[in-house]
Amino acid sequence: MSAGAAADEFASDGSAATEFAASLLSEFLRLGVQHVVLSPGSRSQALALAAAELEKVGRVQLHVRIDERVAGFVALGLAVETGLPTLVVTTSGTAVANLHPAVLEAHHSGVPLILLTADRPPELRGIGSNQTTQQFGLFGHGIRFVREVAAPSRGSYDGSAVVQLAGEAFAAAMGHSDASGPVQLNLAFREPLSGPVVPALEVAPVPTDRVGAPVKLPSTPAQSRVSAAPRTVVGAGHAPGTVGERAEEVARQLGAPLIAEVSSGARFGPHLVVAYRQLLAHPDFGGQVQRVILFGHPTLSREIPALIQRDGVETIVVRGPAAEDYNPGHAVSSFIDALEVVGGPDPDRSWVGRWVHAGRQLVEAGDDSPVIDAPDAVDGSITGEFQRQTLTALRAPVSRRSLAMSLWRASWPHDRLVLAASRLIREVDAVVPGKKIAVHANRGLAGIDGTVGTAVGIALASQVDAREHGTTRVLLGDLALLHDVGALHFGVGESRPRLQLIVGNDGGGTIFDGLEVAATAEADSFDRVLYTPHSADFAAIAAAYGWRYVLAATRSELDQALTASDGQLLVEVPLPRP
Ligand SMILES: Cc1ncc(C[n+]2csc(CCOP(=O)(O)OP(=O)(O)O)c2C)c(N)n1
Ligand SMILES: [Mg+2]
Repeated sequence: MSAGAAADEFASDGSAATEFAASLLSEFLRLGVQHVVLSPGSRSQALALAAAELEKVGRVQLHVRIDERVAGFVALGLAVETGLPTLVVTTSGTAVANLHPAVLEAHHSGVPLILLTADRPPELRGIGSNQTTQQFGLFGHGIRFVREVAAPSRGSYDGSAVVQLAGEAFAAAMGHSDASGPVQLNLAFREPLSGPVVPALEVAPVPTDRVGAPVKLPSTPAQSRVSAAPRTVVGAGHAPGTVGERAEEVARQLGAPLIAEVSSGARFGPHLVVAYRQLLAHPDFGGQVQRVILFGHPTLSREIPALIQRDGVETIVVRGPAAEDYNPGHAVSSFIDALEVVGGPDPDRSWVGRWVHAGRQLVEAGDDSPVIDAPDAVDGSITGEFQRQTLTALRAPVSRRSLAMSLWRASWPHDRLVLAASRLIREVDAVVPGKKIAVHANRGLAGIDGTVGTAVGIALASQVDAREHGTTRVLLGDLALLHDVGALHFGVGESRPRLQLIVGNDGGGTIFDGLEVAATAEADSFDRVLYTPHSADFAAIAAAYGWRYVLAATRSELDQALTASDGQLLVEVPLPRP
């Protein structure tokens, strides 16, 4: 359907604003957009009402959030999961500024978002009008593309201009000519801000060949040829889409150990090295490396950047969609857009074998779960001992390590796992073995904001199909949950995905206890300004937002809670501070 046709259907007696809003949204849907997130406001009413009509006729999934900061992160999660731009609609003023945290995360991790920010027309700007500020340029360099769009007026409708505008914004968000990321259309609207939308609105359905066939990048990047060389490791930092799978494949093709962070999408396969931090720091392993081939954006260790900066190490970075190329100490030797492995793997198979074996041994040595030996006889004494060990294990309090392992064991390919920034993601990264499951973390800027909102978006997009039975589980600290508590809110009629928030409650930000300053600062000052203690009642918070609540203090209580497969569940796990 052309934008002109859409306009005819929408606006037989509507205002110019409604005509324009309807055709712009329709054009984005035609290009492949599947989800719109909006927050209420007067100036954006034409866009909001058009979105509501499009939802009614089954053209789009609409999600409404009161808080634009939450809306931005929900949109980010939807885009992470679908790989397609999410539309975000806001009114003017601080509403737009509230998108900034999600925009920056999207910018730094290359996630496509299209912001439709309503504004007053030029004659009402700069004169102290209510709810009016400088919205053009608000996001500075954190945005790929921004357009100031004139207010629609009667008789000025230009269908081809709408098609062009939407096409440019969509292409910029998808990264057709540059990296993918957030874009903004700042849309002026003059009174009347909307007209009546035709009640019996009929929008042409999307041709079936377009359903589920998102617009792909038009060009494949140039491939650089790389062959096996001694003492090579493949590194995989945080990355979207299928980058991680490619990293895993390249490690096998080169016969190289695979150092894969937990949200890299590469945490699987025969070459995966667990406990990689200890090995990278060891002279017999990290000390021997001569070449690093790196995918994605590593953020969870000091050892990877240290390795890249060591003398005698050559590093090849395979570029991703992030705004900045990863280049610690400016020590990267070369940047390539894609890689083709030529020739066979490293003939010295002992190189990869040693890494994989040593990593497994390290993880087993550090396992704090009580050993349960299966009984090898029906002799009463052995059975009794087995039962005693089993009970001891199940009644043991949850440790950070057992929390990480329980969560990992409970997750399967149809599930999604979202990890907040801070201590627990590092714990998961340190101990979990290979398993091909979808893990997301906002590592573009590693903020503790927006974790719940992002997870809600991922859950909504991954559970669109009723046949999908997966659950989205979120592992987060207590401060990360308190930071984004507003994202627990679902308005009446909003889709409520299967979601479990597992909050490791250690009374504040214990990640700071690991800093050197923790040993030198005055304890009370340190606690006041870094640890930031609280006594929030998570059971009451859950009740306030209509979530089910479980306190899981032991491993059996936790394992049981993780098997719940319906609704919204908040699992509080008490953790010790040290
Ligand atoms: C938006 C934002 N503000 C501040 C920080 C700095 N910061 C990093 S971790 C952290 C504390 C997190 O505490 P919690 O979520 O309880 O996790 P814990 O380390 O205790 O497991 C803070 C404030 C950040 N990353 N992002
Ligand atoms: Mg904490």
